[in-house]
Amino acid sequence: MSKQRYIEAKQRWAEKQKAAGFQPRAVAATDRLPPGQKLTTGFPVLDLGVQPEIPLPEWKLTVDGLVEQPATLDWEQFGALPQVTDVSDFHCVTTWSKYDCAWGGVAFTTLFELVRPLPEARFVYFTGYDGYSTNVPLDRCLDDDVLVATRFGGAPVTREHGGPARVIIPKLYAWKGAKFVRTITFLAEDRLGFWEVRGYHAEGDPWKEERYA
Ligand SMILES: Nc1nc2c(c(=O)[nH]1)N[C@H]1C(S)=C(S)[C@@H](COP(=O)(O)O)O[C@H]1N2
Ligand SMILES: [Mo]
Repeated sequence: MSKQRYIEAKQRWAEKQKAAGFQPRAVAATDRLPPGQKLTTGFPVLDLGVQPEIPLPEWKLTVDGLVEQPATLDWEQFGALPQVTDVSDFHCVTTWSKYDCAWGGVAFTTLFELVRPLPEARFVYFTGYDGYSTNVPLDRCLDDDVLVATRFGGAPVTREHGGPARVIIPKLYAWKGAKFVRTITFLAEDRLGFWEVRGYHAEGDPWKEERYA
């Protein structure tokens, strides 16, 4: 399926669900699996039909927008930041979930402290080297399980899963985590990302089934 047809199909799917009167399900707070999700043991790959190859010497991450001190980090500088690991569950809006993903990398809060966002900053806009983008409320990025991950299961994040570095926000649907991450921009007003302009939710909390806008 070509990239454009895949995007159109996923957009039509959102429109169909909404037209059919999609309603978030109620769920017990003790459940580990969010409502409407199915557990998978594999690790499906979701992308836009492009898996950009970024040689490490050319890789850069820019953190900018409403911040006191914008930063562009190369691979060495990024690797010199404090590194953490976190095991979390992964929930894709297309209804598969994967438990116990062991990620390693730099905590979002470390980047936050590095650039010092201004008080007006309330949203974060991420872009990827493949042209992807996604938006997240800033407060959802400040949990200690939110990482810019370079490692998965003790090995480098593979290119198909978004290496050299990809964002992980375990408490939101996985489309909120940009693979091949290139820029992180702090904003005062929300700016819709790639799927969000195509009918997906601005916040994307799987426990509230925030699939479609
Ligand atoms: N840059 C980029 N990031 C992306 C995507 C993408 O197409 N491009 N797809 C998103 C979606 S819909 C999901 S479910 C996860 C999939 O991550 P995986 O391929 O490692 O399973 O990445 C998210 N981040
Ligand atoms: Mo997804």
